[in-house]
Amino acid sequence: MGVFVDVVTIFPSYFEVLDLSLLGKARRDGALELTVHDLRDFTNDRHRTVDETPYGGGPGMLMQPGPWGAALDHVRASRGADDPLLVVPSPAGERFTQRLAEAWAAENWLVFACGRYEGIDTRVAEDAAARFRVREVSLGDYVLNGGEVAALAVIEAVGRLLPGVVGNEDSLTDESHVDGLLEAPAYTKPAGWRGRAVPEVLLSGHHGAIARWRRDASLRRTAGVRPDLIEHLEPGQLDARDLEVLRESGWTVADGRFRPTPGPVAD
Ligand code: JF5
Repeated sequence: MGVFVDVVTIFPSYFEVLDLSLLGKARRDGALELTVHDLRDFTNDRHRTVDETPYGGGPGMLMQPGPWGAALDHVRASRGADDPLLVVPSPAGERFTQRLAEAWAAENWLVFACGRYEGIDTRVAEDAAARFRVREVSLGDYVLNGGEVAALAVIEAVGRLLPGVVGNEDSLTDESHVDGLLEAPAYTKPAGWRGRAVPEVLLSGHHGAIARWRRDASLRRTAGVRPDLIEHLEPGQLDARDLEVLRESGWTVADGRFRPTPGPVAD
């Protein structure tokens, strides 16, 4: 049996894209069982209102707790006594990472609460914590118009890790962020294109040399664009050549951590 995913939103049609491609196949195969709920179905007024002005003043509107409480009660009661994880996308959440995607791919039941406007009345998550494990997550340091696009990203990142969803399981281990580094540049045919040659080593058939070239390129690329990832590497996990490449890229080991080399970079 696969993972259950429930989504609560005022825009159910955002989730129609999950009929497509790999995730669509995962659903047809039963690896991912998705149910989308319209928050407005849990309102009681003629206009199906979900928003109100914030107490204390300030710009914009908030989502009222009433419809959210009813919707989450309904979702919680819709299945047996599993242990659902309630995921609430928010710019104020903890960062969503590949590590969380891997952990959540082992869950039985994920529920997504997609806020709009300036967010959801704070009491909704407090109240839900009695019935769900609640995680507020952010995709990154930018603001979206609602949680739907963030929920789609999380569902895709988790869904592609479910057993049997990605055809070639090996493709899941060699990619960016799986080992804390960015992936090396990649090339396909033709070997020459617009005067640009594919690096010779990749045509050599020497698997050891290719793996080392990719490792070097991965370390250099990560050092160049994501110094925050280098700071999180464990120097003891790296080999002597890794350390040499990082030293050439301006990183020194001090107190068991990578630090930018002080002063001009030595050669
Ligand atoms: C949202 C209130 C949710 O903007 C985001 C977001 C940014 N990174 N990750 C998620 O979510 C939409 C906006 C305002 C609640």
